[in-house]
Amino acid sequence: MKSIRAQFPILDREVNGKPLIYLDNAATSQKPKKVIEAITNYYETLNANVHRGIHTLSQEATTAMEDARGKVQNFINAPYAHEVIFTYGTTDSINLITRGLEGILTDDDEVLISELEHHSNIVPWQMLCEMTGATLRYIPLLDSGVLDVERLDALLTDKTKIVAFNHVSNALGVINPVKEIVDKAHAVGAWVMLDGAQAVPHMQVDVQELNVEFYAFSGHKMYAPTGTGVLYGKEDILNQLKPYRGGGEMIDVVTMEKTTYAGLPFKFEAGTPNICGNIALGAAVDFMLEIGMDTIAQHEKELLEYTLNQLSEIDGLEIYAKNAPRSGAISFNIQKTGVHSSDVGMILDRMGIAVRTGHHCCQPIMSKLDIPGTVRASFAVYNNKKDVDELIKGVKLALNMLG
Ligand code: 7TS
Repeated sequence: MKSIRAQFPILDREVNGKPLIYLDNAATSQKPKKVIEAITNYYETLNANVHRGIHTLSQEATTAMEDARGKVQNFINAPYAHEVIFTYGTTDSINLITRGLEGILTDDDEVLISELEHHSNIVPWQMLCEMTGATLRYIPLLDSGVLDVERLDALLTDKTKIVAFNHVSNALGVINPVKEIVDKAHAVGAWVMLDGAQAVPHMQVDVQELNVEFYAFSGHKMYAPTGTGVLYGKEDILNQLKPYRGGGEMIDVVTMEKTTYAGLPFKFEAGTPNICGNIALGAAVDFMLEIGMDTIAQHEKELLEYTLNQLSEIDGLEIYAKNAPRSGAISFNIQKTGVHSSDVGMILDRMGIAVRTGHHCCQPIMSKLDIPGTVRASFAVYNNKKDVDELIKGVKLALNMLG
C-alpha cells in the first residue's frame, strides 16, 4: 500500500509535531493526486458552463462531465446513465427523494426507516411525514448494534410506501442485511432507498444486484471533492417524482403560465451543477477502479480485523457492535463513568491522530445505547497497520490518563 499512500499529498504533513494519522474517513476521505489534478486541469484548461454553449469549451466541459456520469454508471452498474443524478451529497440526494414524494404520499401511507440512521436519513423523512400526514415507523436497533429484522414482518404492511435505511452504519460500521430487508419490502409493494454513503468507498456496489429503487451516496467520502454526490434511481420511479428545485437546465418549455420539465437526469439538476466536482468524481472512480474494489475491500477487512483484535485486548474498553458484519469503522469508549469520547479524541489529536468523537449525527443510536457518544476510527485504502499501532498506543495513553 506504500505507493497508494504516496498518491495522497496531505498524508505527508504533520499535526501537532507528529505525522498525521488520518482515521476520520467516514466523515470525509483525503484526495489523491489524480483527483486534485482533475480539479486543476479543469480550471486551467476546460472551465465553461455545461449543456448550454455552442462554443468548443462548453462542449468539451459538457463531454467531460457526461463522461464522469458514465464512469459512475459503470461503477455502480446502473442500467442507464440518465439514472445517475448528480447531487451535492447524500443529504441532498435524500432530500431530492423526500421532496419529490410530497405529492405522492398521503396520510394513509407509512414510511419505514431504522433506528440506526444518520440524521440525514431521519430528518427529511420526518419533514415529509409532517407535510403529508404519513406515519413514520422505525426498525428497532438491538443492544448488539444490529437491526431487529425479526420485527420486519409486523412493521411492513400494504401501507408501507418506502423503506429507507443505510447500507453501512456510519456510527457503528455495521453492514445491514440489505437483501432480507429489500425482499420483504418488495413483497408488500414498498420502494427501497439505500443510503450508501458508507458503503460505496469500501465495497463493490451493484445497484442491479441490490435491486433497490434508489441508492444515495456522497463523492467526498470516496476520494472526490466535497459538494459532489449521486442519486441513482430506477428510471420509471424517478419519472414519477416531482423535481424539488426549479430553474435553468431542468426545463423543456417555459411559458409565463407554466413549465414542462426536461427528461432524466436533467429534470433534477436545476442550475449550474458542480461541473468541476463531478468531473473530479469521475477521476475518483478511476482511482478506485485502478486499485480494484476487491483489493480495497480485502485490505480494509484485514485492517479492521487487526484493529478489532488489538482493541479487544485492552481492558476497560467497550467496543460497539463487536460481533456484527463490519465495514469501514469501529466505535468504542473508555468504560469509566464520566470519561467522554471527546476527552479521548483530544489526547489522540495531540499525537497527530484524527478520529471523530461524539454522536456522529446519530443521536437516536446514542440514546438507544444510552451513551452520549463514541470514539470512532474509520478507514480508507491508504491506512495501514502502522496507523493502527499508533491508534492503539494513543488509546492506551488515554486510558492511563483518564481511566
Ligand atoms: N448518511 C450516512 C450513512 C453518512 O455517514 C453521512 C455522513 C451522510 C448520510 C450525510 O452525508 P453528506 O455528505 O450529505 O454530509 N456522515 C458523516 C460522519 O459519519 N461523520 O461526518 C459525516
